[in-house]
Amino acid sequence: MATNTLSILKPSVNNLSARIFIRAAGLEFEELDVWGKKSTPEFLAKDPADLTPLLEEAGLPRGSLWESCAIMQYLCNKHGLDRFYPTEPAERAMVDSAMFYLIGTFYPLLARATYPTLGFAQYAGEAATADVDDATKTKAAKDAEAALAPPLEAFHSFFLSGRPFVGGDRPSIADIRWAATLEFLRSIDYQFPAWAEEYLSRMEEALGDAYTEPATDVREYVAYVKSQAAGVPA
Ligand SMILES: N[C@@H](CCC(=O)N[C@@H](CS)C(=O)NCC(=O)O)C(=O)O
Repeated sequence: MATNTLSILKPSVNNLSARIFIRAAGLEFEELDVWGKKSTPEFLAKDPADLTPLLEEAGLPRGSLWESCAIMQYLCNKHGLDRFYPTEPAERAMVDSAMFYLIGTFYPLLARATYPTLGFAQYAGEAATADVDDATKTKAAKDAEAALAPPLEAFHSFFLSGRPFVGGDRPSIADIRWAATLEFLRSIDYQFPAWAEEYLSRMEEALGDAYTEPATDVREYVAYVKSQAAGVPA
């Protein structure tokens, strides 16, 4: 087994975050594509949440860790990767805040807006899983899409204010988490503000193949979903 083993699902942006990071950081790793292979007793013993990405690494108390941001934080701490996760407390606080804001506020809205199109399951209690008609479900997804603009602008005006990345001159793990997430908005042809398109280009340019190679898996899935919706043979 490699030093770092990531169990992943290729069409996922939660997974994409960890996949970009581990390449950009130059760490030794292997990836296990667990599509159709999760939810087994063996997998659940390592990952009772049954969620990916999952890191297996010998130094961890239980040998395994889920949650994309926690995985990136742990590997930065372990390998002294200050360029992705600054140790200066105020700079680190900005990176942490941007990641918590994404996970706690932006991602749930993005999931409600895009998962119906992407064909992904949603949580119990959502309109998408409730016993309501399709028009109500469509309206809920549209409402969530409309609600994305304020947090997106908050990210822009606060975390990127006057700097190319949350991390300053270089992408931090918060930048990786935000950029990877925004990839899913292509599925609903979301009208990005100009700054967001520029930010995504800047991220890909800064990280090169470390970004493009795993992002291609997500992009191919999004293109497939869109071709199905358009009735075009895949
Ligand atoms: N907040 C978590 C979200 C993890 C998550 O929801 N992972 C999804 C893939 S996008 C998953 O593994 N779902 C279980 C499944 O699809 O069976 C993270 O950032 O890692």
